[in-house]
Amino acid sequence: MSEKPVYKRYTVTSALPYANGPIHIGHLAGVYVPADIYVRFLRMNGEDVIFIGGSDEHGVPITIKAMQQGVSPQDIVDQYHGIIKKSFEDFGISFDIYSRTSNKMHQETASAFFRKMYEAGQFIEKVSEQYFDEATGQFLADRYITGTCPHCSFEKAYGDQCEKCGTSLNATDLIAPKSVLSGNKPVLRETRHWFLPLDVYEPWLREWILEGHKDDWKINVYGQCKSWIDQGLQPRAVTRDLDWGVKVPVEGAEGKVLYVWFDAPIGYISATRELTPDWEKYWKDKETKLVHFIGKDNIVFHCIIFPAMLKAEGTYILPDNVPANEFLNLEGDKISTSRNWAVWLHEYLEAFPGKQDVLRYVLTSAAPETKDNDFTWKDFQTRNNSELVAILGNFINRTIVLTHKYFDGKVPPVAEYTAIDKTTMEEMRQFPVRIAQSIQNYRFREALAEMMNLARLGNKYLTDNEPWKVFMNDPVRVGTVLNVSLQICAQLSIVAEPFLPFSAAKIRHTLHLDLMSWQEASSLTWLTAGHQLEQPELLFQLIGDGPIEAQVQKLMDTRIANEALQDKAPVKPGKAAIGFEDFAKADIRVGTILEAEKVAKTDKLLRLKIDTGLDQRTVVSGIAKYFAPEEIIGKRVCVLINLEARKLKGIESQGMILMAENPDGTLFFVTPGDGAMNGADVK
Ligand code: B3M
Ligand code: ZN
Repeated sequence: MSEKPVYKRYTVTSALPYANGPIHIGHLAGVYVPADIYVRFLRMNGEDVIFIGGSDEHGVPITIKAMQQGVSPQDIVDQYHGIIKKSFEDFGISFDIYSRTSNKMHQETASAFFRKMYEAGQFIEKVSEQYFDEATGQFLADRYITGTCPHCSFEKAYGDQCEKCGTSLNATDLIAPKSVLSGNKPVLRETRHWFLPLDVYEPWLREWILEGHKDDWKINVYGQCKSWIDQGLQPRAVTRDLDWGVKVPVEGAEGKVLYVWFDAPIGYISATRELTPDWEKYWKDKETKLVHFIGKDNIVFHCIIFPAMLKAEGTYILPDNVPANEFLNLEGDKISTSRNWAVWLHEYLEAFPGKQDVLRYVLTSAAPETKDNDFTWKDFQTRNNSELVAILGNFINRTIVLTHKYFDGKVPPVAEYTAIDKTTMEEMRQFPVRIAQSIQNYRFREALAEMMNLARLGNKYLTDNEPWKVFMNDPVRVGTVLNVSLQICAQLSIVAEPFLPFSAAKIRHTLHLDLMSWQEASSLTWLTAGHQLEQPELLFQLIGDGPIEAQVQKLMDTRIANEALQDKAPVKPGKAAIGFEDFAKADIRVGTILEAEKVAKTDKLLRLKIDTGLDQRTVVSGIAKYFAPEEIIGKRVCVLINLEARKLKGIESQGMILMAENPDGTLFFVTPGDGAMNGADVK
């Protein structure tokens, strides 16, 4: 495997985000901006490339969200697929297709993939014990179960993965497991599932990754794979007892779907089929280079499980590389959707309209390529003001303005190149080559820094040659200086394109140039003498302290709200489902409290006389700590009247008042609306 294949075309995929929430800067920095830079670069090189994206619409995070909001999983994914797709468009992520895994093409593709493996006897079928929630009568797959991670002791690890240490888990590995549905301790029950025997692929994976990709995969990726393989691979269930997902296409599998991590990566293939009838060459031809852009928590799925599936299926190519990034933190803290500790893309655009490139720039400069990295608003401001504005924007602007001032906006001719011109042009020639090398090696930060160095070179060249001083005595020399400077601008409009597509297009517009190929970036005479330029467009603007402080304040407010929330007791988990008949047995009526007094020898109980519309009866209620008798006389309440009478402190209580209880124990009456008569039926 040491010999590197020569590739004819590229299939570039980016992780399919779960359609259960919007996209934040962590997604963009870790996956989508680097993938987009890579793809734009390849396209400029005239390569045959497809860039695949889409929403991951199965899996428990989605059904949990649907349950929390009381809507269907399809409602959830429809809503977020739209939001996510729009964010990607807004930020210039140039997918050839952005698809979704709830569509028909995907159901068919994933189903056929499973069947082919099934028929070839590639799965182990076994009855095993899985956690089951007795209160809700449901098997608990993946995120329906939480518990303590056996590796790092994180207390909120999920049944399929610990988000703290990144380890992929089986639910039965968890210490102190708990059902997300009822909060109860689950029990083990037998169920039949299909397993991918990863242990069988271990020798092959060892050779393919640990020997074959020792030198070209990133250290973080290689390291994770190595530790996985060295720990020994186990068979993994690829089906689940759930009703949302791709149905398991074999007999006797009712009520079972494919595990989301089985179907989601096949989504890359489904999307390609949707994109072009000629899809097979992008997935089955050895001369295609397959590259997966992902975050570090997805490494095992893309480097071990999906390749084992592809290998088992037998007709597909394998990834050439999986340039996974580490995580981006925000102002020193881990980005978290549940704590709302994030910068959401749609909110960013509201605060900074038109500044997509600024964020792309900052996120690439701070990309977590080799280790976790931190995004801060201060850094965002500094990079905008002292790099984009002061270096790139300033250079382009000065050059165009001077050309308009001295030469009516026409490219002046070269009289004679001096030594400084020649060394500058020699340096220029090397930039596209260096930037290309960095991009090809997935070192996008380095590539971006080189792009900015080209603008620095331009600024230095202008400053050293001082055309504004020379013009009086030697306008011909100024012509040469501006010609060279304009060629740098043109070169920038090419090499900035993968990183800053919106700004590069503006520069080209000002220069009246079409987008050129990357190869052309090394030739230095795109702009011929006499070529007419447009007036300069504003590329970047200074960002003052106000908007930055507003963003920081917003995060501080979130932090305070989170702390307040933490101090509060959690809301009680839900109870088991009941049938309507059960509910209908309760006879609840509207009533009015006529009398109230403390029960002797207790500080908890009040004796109430209540008009229920049917009668006046006595109810003993444990609300004395929260309500003084005199303040509740005349209060309208809801009363459960067919509760068996029972004696409390010697008094017979003939019903129960409905109360709402906060997690901290504080009590509130459930009060009927105005107009509800005593005796009205509550149902
Ligand atoms: N939906 C997981 C994630 O967002 C996932 C990626 C699927 S890629 C095939 O972390
Ligand atoms: Zn862990």
